[in-house]
Amino acid sequence: MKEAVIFDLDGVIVSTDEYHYKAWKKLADEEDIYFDTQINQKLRGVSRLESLEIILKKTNKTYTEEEKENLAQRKNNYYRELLKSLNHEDILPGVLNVLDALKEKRIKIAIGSSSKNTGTILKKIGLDKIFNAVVDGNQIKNSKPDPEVFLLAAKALGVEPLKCVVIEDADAGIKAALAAEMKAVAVGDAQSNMNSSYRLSDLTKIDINKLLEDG
Ligand code: G16
Ligand code: MG
Repeated sequence: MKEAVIFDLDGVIVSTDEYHYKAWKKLADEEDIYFDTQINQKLRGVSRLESLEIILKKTNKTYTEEEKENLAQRKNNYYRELLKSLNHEDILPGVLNVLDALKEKRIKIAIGSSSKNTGTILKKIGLDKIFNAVVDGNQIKNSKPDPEVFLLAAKALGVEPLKCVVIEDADAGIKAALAAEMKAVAVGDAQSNMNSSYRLSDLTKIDINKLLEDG
């Protein structure tokens, strides 16, 4: 049986993925760059600057590194403005029950997110004290699909990667989990990803024994 569960944040614990989309869309519109929900799919789990590079593929305009930093900062300001209204009610369905069930079984729980806003988000939704470890975009050099974030989370928990399960909503995150030699569980937008070993539309339907079984 697995000994730890590592949760992605955006799209698994809370729907901040929608806020990311709105903030990038505002920036893209202001810069006159085409951006839609399909392009947005490619930004899931990917770092802020890498996301910007994907968006800039749709323009012939060239930006200096400094200008790119400013664009990313502007997007983050829009995003943080949207985060102001975030609260406990925004926790996605099923999440609290899963966390309780895992705590009861003494299974360790962690967050593994590419977001540098993880601390703010966890505080706003009231989950800043429940996880045994939180690893986020401030601690890593390479974002998903690189396994770094999940390997650091396993280390912080003191659990070997083979004994960890990752719950993810992004293809980049599923790749990262598999590269870390962890079991990958897909929810939401990642549920069509056949590389994951257990797929669900949301966490209300989760079977804890199936989540924790080896393989
Ligand atoms: C999240 C989102 C990504 C976002 C990244 C960086 O990762 O899925 O879309 O680009 O964080 O966020 P920030 O700009 O807040 O640092 P995850 O791993 O929680 O899904
Ligand atoms: Mg995500």
